[in-house]
Amino acid sequence: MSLLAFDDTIAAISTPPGAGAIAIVRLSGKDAWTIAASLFSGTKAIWTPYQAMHGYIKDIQNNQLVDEVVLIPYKSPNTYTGEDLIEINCHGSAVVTNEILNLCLKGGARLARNGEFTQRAFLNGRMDLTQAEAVYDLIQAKTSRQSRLALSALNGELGEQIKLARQDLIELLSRIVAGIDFPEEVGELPFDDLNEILAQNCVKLKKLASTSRSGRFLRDGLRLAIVGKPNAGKSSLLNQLLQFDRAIVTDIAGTTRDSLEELLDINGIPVILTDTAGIRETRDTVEKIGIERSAKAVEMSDIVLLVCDLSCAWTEDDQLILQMIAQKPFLLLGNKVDLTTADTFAEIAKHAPNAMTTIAISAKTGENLEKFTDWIESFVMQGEKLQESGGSLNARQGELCEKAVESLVIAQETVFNAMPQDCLATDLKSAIDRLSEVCGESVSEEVITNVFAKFCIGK
Ligand SMILES: Nc1nc2c(ncn2[C@@H]2O[C@H](COP(=O)(O)OP(=O)(O)O)[C@@H](O)[C@H]2O)c(=O)[nH]1
Ligand SMILES: [Mg+2]
Repeated sequence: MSLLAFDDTIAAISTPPGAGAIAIVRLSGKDAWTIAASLFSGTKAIWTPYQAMHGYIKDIQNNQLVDEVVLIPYKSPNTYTGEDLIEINCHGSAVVTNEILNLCLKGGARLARNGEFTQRAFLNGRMDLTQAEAVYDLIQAKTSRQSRLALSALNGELGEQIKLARQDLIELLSRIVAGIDFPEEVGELPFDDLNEILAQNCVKLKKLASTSRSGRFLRDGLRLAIVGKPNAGKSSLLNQLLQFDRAIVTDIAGTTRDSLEELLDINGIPVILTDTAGIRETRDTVEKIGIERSAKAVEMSDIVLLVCDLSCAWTEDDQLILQMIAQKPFLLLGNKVDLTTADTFAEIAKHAPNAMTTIAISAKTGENLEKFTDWIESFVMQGEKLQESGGSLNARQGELCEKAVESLVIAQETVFNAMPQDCLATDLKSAIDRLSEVCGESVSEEVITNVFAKFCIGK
């Protein structure tokens, strides 16, 4: 995948639609400079790469001035795409940007497809596939945590880890193949050496694969469903976390009748929080439907927040809810701690020994909510693992990494059972192939198309 020459030049508006102070129209490809020169009139006769120039975009055919702009010419290969590239900084009006784009198209450029600038950057070897995917993550980031992780992946830290493991395995494979081809001269690697290299890489790749769990939460949001019996303080908890009165709170049991979903930023982690109708035995038709929706919210969630009321005892309703969420990981939040003592909670918590953690909170005063948000943060971030790994793998990368681990586990068995070296070579080859797909050293066109289809036009 390196230095493919594209014979066409692409153009697109790279800034979002709508009015803005400035907007950018970009051109990339071998005719980018010529096309730009045919539209632009500035004071400089000769363009210096990377030097911004003030001037005007003109529609020569109609002898019309289109906009006053700043144009920056970039020279291949040191550009975003690796090709000759032009950025026209114009005024941020949809009319102006469209006119400039149309002039570029009339001048011989083709409208870029989604993500085509980044796709060219990848195909021209300016970045690997994990970096290209990080560009997408960075654009999509909604919290600071997401953007920082995407940036470390964009810097190539994440890809570097994969590449190191791949390189290790390639060296091992070459050594094994040499041993097969020249048994007399090279011979087989000692059992201990083989085992050590395989085990080391297995551990490393497993750790990397496990970051895709965090990756999913950071990209798509962690889904939390707040459940509990009526009046436990679920809606108060939602409001307290949102810092505004989103849900109606009263002391009348059954106030919340429908599930309510809100997006929240918890220490830089996107969280989708659902407040639900209190769960209890009821004959009320509307309340019943609400409770069905609560069950649905539980099903959809990654973690359930089971809120119990510390101002009263553990009841049959609490027990019923515990059964309902049996299949889900959950936190036990003892609410209304302002009305009681910690001992009460210890007694109540005995009923839910499977809780991932138990925290006594007050949804009213906000007491101990920081303990809860800190727990969420460390759960998603898996300690500092993500920082060490230089980002988190996305689902595609995580799956490949897991498959590579599977192949390495088989390779370890092959070694352990003293099977022929040919088998070991096959196992290693399959692990290497999976890793090559992660960074894109060897990857099908279909995968590339899928990766870039998600991008917006102009990136
Ligand atoms: N003292 C105290 N009262 C609370 C707390 N959380 C909720 N409440 C009260 O409990 C009642 C029910 O709260 P609500 O949030 O509507 O409960 P939900 O039915 O579980 O949604 C309201 O009167 C709240 O003011 C708390 O932490 N401390
Ligand atoms: Mg409620």
